[in-house]
Amino acid sequence: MALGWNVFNLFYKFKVLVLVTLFVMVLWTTFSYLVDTRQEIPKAKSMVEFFRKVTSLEHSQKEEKIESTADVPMVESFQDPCPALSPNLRGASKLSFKPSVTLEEVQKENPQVAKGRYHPVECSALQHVAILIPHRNREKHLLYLLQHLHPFLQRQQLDYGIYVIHQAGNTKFNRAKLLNVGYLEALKEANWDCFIFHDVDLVPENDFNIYMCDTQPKHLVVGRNNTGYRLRYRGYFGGVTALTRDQFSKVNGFSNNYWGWGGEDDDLRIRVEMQKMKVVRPPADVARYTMIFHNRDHGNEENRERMKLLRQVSRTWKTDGLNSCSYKLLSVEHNPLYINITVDFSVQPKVS
Ligand code: UD2
Ligand code: MN
Repeated sequence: MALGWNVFNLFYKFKVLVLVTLFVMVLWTTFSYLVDTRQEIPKAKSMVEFFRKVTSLEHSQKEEKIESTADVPMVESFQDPCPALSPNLRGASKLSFKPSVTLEEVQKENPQVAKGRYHPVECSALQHVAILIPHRNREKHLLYLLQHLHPFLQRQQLDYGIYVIHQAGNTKFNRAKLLNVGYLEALKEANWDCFIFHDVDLVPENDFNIYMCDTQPKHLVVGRNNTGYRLRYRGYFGGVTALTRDQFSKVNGFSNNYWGWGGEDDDLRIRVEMQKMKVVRPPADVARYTMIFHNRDHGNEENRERMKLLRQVSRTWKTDGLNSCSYKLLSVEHNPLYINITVDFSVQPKVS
């Protein structure tokens, strides 16, 4: 009997010990989990914040604007910002161009685009981007570009507008001056954060080539099909470039004095470097373009003055650029797929 009582007592004590140990373990696990998550949540939050800051470089500027501008759409203030990288991207794609394509077809394929503009409905875009395309006599190229660019930009969840700046008449073509006009006119109708200066015949092949501006001026064309997808030369800054509103105004825009083919892109690079800014590029496997084949256009013959002009940039940039860009505006039309700005450079506008 006494032995039985002792065994029972021992067993009872053991049970209590096990229970206490278990209780302490549960308490400890709960406590350490709470301590961990309290540290982890701010850590994760700050990482997300950091990423957001990098992509939305003008975050603070935009917030200031929202307070001060009445015409910013109301939806923006209620929506979450879009993710740093859109979930809709597809990567590299093989492009095809159908010669029979019509503007009506492209319109039907892009029902959410109105008056050349689009913004995502699911979130608030990180940047407001104006695409500026200099143009004359390249209707088919424009159609191909619009067909590919609209869905491309929508997949990137951008708030964007496409501007085609059309040079009227037969005077020598002036790509750079057209782009200055595009910048000045586009800012009259919206507060764009970022400008993409875009040749009409270059079609991006990979939607990871993000059409947003960076903390430095960005060159988006590393390679294209007809140059073996290699950078043409070290300082090359032609084709497609992205500059913020402030970066472009800091360099006083493009020069207005490059008539005909060549030089204006190198001039812009010199302006950028003079302001101690650095050209950045996306990785080569992403920054790939197809250039639709073309011959040199009539009215865009090689500019033989370009080397001379390029030697003078440090003396001329302050007085030749956005602040001296005079032009005769013939029309601004809001077509379904793009805003068409027509200018005449053959006559000087009347000074009023
Ligand atoms: C290169 C550059 C381009 C520019 C040009 C020299 C690349 C990929 N592109 O293009 O950015 O620096 O050299 O000026 O390196 N355009 C018309 N109608 C015309 C003439 C030109 O619309 O009659 C426009 C059109 O947007 C065209 C752009 O100007 O894409 C550049 O002209 P280009 O295509 O004839 O010159 P390209 O290919 O040598
Ligand atoms: Mn070209």
